[in-house]
Amino acid sequence: MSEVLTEEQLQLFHQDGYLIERGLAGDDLVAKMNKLVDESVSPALAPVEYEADVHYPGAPESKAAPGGQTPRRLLNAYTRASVFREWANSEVVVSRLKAMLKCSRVMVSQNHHNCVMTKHPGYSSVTSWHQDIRYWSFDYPELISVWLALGNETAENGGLLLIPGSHQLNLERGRLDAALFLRTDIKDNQALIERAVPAQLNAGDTLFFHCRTFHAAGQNEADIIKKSLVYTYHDVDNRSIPETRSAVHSDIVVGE
Ligand SMILES: O=C(O)CCC(=O)C(=O)O
Repeated sequence: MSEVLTEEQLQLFHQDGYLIERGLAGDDLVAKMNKLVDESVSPALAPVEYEADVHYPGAPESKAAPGGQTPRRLLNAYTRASVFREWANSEVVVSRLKAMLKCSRVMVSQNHHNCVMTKHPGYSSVTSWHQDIRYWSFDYPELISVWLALGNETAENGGLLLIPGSHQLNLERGRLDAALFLRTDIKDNQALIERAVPAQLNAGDTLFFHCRTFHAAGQNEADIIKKSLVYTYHDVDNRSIPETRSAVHSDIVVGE
């Protein structure tokens, strides 16, 4: 029995493939992060991934096009600032991950997520339905991403939509397109997508989601930047496969 999550919360996580914890990060920590992020977007402090780099629907064609310099992700969050490391290592996060992953030691990946997602009004793009594990390589597909909202997140400003229980699906290859997004021309996929729910978050709320949970997000139709700090974690015994994208930088044990 976990001390940090109720049995009901754990069951919900395993059933839905995600769990939202309200107000897990304190106001002071969130304020410090917001200040840092606001100072890092214009000019965008490297390393940065731009909207133009993702080539998703709605993204500027190139860095030279209008909006081409819009940052999509401030990369390397873990090494970017101590306040981001503090959160990655915090007891509130790590203890929950240990309970969800049923393990005693947890590592954070420096290769996946490890960023502040910024979604700007005007020049944001659509992220289609996908499972994060699709491009990741580990011994087994048990990783959890921790998404900390630094402001309000709704479907309107490009917040995440998730399909409850989709982490348990084993879809045939034909249900996915060339880039491993869910094909929207298939009736069964349309029915699946209709089950999606928005992750409505306020600043300090934290979404834990499984690497096999299908999720998507739209453009930011609001008028302020949406900001979220995102890390991915795994059990120390679940190793990245050498010479893959998942193993470029060392994973780091957290909370010790
Ligand atoms: O914020 C978004 O558009 C979605 C990001 C996402 O799903 C991802 O990076 O895996």
